[in-house]
Amino acid sequence: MTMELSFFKLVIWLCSTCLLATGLPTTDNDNTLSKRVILPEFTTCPHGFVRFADSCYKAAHDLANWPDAMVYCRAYASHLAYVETIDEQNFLTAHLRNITASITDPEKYFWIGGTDAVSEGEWIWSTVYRPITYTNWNPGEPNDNDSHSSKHQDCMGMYAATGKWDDGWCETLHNFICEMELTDSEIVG
Ligand SMILES: [Ca+2]
Ligand SMILES: [Ca+2]
Repeated sequence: MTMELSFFKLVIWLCSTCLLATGLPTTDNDNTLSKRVILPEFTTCPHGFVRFADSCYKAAHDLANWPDAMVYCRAYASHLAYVETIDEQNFLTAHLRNITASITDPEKYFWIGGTDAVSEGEWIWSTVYRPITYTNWNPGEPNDNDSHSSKHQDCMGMYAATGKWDDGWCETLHNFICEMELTDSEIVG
């Protein structure tokens, strides 16, 4: 039941964030256009986040499944991290090594924002539906391992020890990394 609920929440999340990402207006029951969601803008990293380039990152020590981790990041005006360059990867790898002593997940594994839940084998950065170009998969991954209750592996995680990526079972509990992009004014300034 828990896994079914988690999958349901994942689908709901992907559907809702698709609308937000595309900027499409939504329609109320009375057919009037509702106001678009205005996300808060940050010019400096909030408490608990560390900065690299034009983003802030929070390595959360809570244990959550992938959909719940997405919701958690959303509550902090962020999203599960999109790792789009080798420089960004190197920063996160070094950061996770720095905080090794405080990692609560026995597997030392952090959810990040990639998923192939929508179309098997087609990995995207969730919420923005951006195709993944730079990759840092662990050797042999993604393997879509279905040995666990016949569930496939559709959610992306990162090993803290190496920074390498794996596709994991979305419903399992791990730590996770949230990312927040700073506003343009701060980046230019
Ligand atoms: Ca998969
Ligand atoms: Ca895997």
